[in-house]
Amino acid sequence: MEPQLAGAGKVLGVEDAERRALLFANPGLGGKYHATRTLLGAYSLYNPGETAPVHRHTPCASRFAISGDGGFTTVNGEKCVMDRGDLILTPAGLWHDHGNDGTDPLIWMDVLDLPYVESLNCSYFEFDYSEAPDDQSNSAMRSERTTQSVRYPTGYSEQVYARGGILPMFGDDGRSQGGRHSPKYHYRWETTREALFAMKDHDGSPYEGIMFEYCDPTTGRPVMPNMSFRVQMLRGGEATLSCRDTSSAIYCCIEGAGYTEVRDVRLEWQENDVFVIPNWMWRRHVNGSPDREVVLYSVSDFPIIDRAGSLRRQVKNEQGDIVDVVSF
Ligand code: 1HN
Repeated sequence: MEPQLAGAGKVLGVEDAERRALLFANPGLGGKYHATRTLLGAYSLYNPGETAPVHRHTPCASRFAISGDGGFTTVNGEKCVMDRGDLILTPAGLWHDHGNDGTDPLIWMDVLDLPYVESLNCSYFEFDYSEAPDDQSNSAMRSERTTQSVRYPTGYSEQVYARGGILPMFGDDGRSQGGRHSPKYHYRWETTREALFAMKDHDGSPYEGIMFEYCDPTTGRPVMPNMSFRVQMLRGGEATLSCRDTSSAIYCCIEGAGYTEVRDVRLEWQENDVFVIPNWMWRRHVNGSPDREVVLYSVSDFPIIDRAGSLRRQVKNEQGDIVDVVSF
């Protein structure tokens, strides 16, 4: 998709398009630009100096930085500057604008719960952002803006929430909208990768290798109501046992190369490739290299399926017997 993205970057200015995203259209979904029934996925390209105007909407959105330095999303007044592998959340109803302060074009992967929200017929988009003057003395003086002023210090999400087990006692300034999503908007790759590799010699899960879920640090729950964000490592030569569950997921390979067998189809992947695992299909992941780790990032609709009381998960144990499991 990289040449397609570069082409899109030449013919269309992001200011003219609101966003410039190449959407993953699953051919099994009747022509819809959806990756699964609940999830929309895309690669976005930002040229140096470009900005995408501020807007907000009911779908929850996320960015995972694939390439480039200097990309940023300003979420609810926090400017999150991305390095490769960083996860940035733009939860439902929070204003967000994007840009590229760097010198090279950059690419990130977007995943939104938009198909699910559209199926509920409650999708709205709002574009008329305005700000009051600094001193707030006269709210009638609000002015229309295409980008947000930054209201938090650089690195706020990381500084306040990145240490497991201790929480700030000074409130979240409404950052989580009453607990609906994580007040931490920026999850840095450095921290996540360190957590993965620290567990390298642990047994892990026979079905997932070493896997972590990004969580709301104040509740331990998934960071957004409709999506679960995960990252997993397969050690050199590691091949998982088969499992399946009733959720669907979009995956992106972040490091290494290998393949995933989905039912009887083998999906080969290497760095930056994206693939989908549909609901209730047997899958197993194989690291194609004997001595290099694989890192996979994935976003699933697990919380929706769980809340609906429709979650079922099965695994095949080492003897090949099918076993129902309730939790991971
Ligand atoms: C959207 O709002 C963004 O905010 C990116 O950056 C991609 C794809 C479809 C619909 C809305 C963004 C999108 C999108």
